Parts: sequence; C-alpha cells; structure tokens
Amino acid sequence: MIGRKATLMLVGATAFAVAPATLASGATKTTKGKTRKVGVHDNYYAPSKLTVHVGDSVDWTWGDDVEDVHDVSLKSAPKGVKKFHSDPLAAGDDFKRKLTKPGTYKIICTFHEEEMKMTITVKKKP
Ligand SMILES: [Cu+2]
Repeated sequence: MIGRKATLMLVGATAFAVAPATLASGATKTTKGKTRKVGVHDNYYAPSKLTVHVGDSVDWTWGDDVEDVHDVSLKSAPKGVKKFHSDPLAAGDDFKRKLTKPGTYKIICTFHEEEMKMTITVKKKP
C-alpha cells in the first residue's frame, strides 16, 4: 500500500506542476467550484442566507443535535433549474447539490415550511 500511495502522491505533484502552465495559456478555464456547508438544525438552516458563485456546491449537513426529521426542498429557482428535494433526513446525514445557474434559490423544509427556510444567491463568476 505504501508503494501505491507514493505513486498517487507523485501523480498529484505532477498535476500540480502542470496546472499553472495550463492556466497561463488560457486554454482551460476551470469551472471547479467550492463546496459551502449549511447546517440543518431543529427548525432552522444555518446560515439562512448564503451567497455562492456559479459552479459551487452546497452541502447541507444535519447536525448531531438534530432530533426531528428535516428535508431540503427547492421551492423556487431561476428558470431552467430542475427542482431538487432531499429525502427526509436525520442527524449525521447530508445532501449536496451543485448550483449551475445564477439567480435566487429559495429552499424550504417541507415539514416546517413556515419557519424553516433559506435563500441562496448564486452569482456569476467574477
Ligand atoms: Cu424541518
């Protein structure tokens, strides 16, 4: 296993060394996004307002303190975005989605719709 690990590290180092040249040429514009964590708790998301960039992912993570069941449901989104809806999940679970269109995304928990909601603003890449 040590040998395999060393090989992987070597591959990683090589890729890293090549990357700056690729960027400098302008041939490849990377669209790899970041992942932003959102906590799911007993009847709120934290944070309830989030701004990300196109291509970023949001990873909703149910906290260890969660006693109730919650979900993540896309209530409204920019035109052309396919609605998503997690299963009802509990402590220790997570649900991840990549956001690829700019605009405003409204998220609700269908079990606590009145109080448990959040807004995500997706901005174009600068
Ligand atoms: Cu809920």
